[in-house]
Amino acid sequence: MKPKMGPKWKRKILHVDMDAFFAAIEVRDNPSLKGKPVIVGGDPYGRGVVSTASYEARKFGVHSAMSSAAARRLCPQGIFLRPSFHKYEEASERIQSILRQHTDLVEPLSLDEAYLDVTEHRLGVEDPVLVAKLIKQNIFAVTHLTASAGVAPNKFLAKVASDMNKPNGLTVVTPHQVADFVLDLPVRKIPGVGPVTERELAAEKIFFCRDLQRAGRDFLASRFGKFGWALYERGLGRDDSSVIAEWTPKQLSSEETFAKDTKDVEFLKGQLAQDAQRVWMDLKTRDLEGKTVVLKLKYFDFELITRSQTLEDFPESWQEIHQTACRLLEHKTNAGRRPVRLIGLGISGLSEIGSVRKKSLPADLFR
Ligand code: TTP
Ligand code: MG
Repeated sequence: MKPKMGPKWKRKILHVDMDAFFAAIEVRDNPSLKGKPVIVGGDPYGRGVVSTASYEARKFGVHSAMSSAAARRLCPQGIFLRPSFHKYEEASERIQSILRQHTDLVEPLSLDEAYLDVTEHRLGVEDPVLVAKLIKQNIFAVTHLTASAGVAPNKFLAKVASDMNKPNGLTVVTPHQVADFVLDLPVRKIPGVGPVTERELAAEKIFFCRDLQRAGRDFLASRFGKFGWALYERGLGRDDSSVIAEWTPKQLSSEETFAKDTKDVEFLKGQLAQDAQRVWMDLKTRDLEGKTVVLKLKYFDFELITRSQTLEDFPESWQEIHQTACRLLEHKTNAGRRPVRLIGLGISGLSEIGSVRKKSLPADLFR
């Protein structure tokens, strides 16, 4: 029998992202929280930052990375919980092993998110949408948690798609749909386009991918350099980067730019705690370790400095990383005296824990 003619998939890429990951695990483990606004993060009466919130809490405007105090003001009835990372790591490991049952080509991005290339499915399943359904079912059966998945011919579109129907979503962009799909896609959805680039693009009247197409490659390259090329490609819905099962980045880091410059050192330390937790989890997810703590600061006048300290031993907790970064902040910067607009923390000099196989970084398209 002739196979049914479907759209031609050169590559079948999935992006899988767990829904309200930390909060969903807390609700799973304490069913009396079901349906309630659950907010996982730091102390709402101190300098804490929100890690994540259940979808019920998000209705009040609560979201990741806002201060827990602000979350409390928005949602006073919210149930505030401190994170228990060991539980999140355990769930993450189970999820990663489910993903690997479908293909070796799994690229984890964080504890709760990964790309898969299922062009060659391990058990020969041809339909990538069926693979995504199976993965969602497997994850739910094993962890009692829901995931959202995106299915597309490349990583960029798969990631955009997985975010479109959260929670418990499954969104497909077939090769035939790509051209239409991207037209109305906001440029903000393109990896590497943060608030600053978004503003720069808006100044050129570029808001959607259709506008990037109209602007053309030459204009974008003249305005944004190498990144302009990538922008043009994404504007057409193209991304030929591969799913890379394992690679060792040079540094893992986390940072944020503030809406208002700040001289408040305690606030900055609170941000660093959040960064240290994120970087720590990222290290765990990728089985990496590193001894060099890097603090990055941008002052109000855009002067950018980095300060680093190499520890004697590999840190054993995020708190150790946090303390080192706080010492650097207090002794090696002008924080508190000069307003700060961005703070970040990284671990560099990374190596794999107990692994001999190493791959180098893929050529980085983004600046
Ligand atoms: P996300 O996948 O960004 O968020 P989420 O899973 O909570 O919600 P959803 O995907 O449904 O929108 O992040 C995964 C986990 O990483 C999140 O549960 C908590 C942690 N995290 C932080 O600690 N701080 C942050 O700023 C972000 C964005 C996530
Ligand atoms: Mg998630």
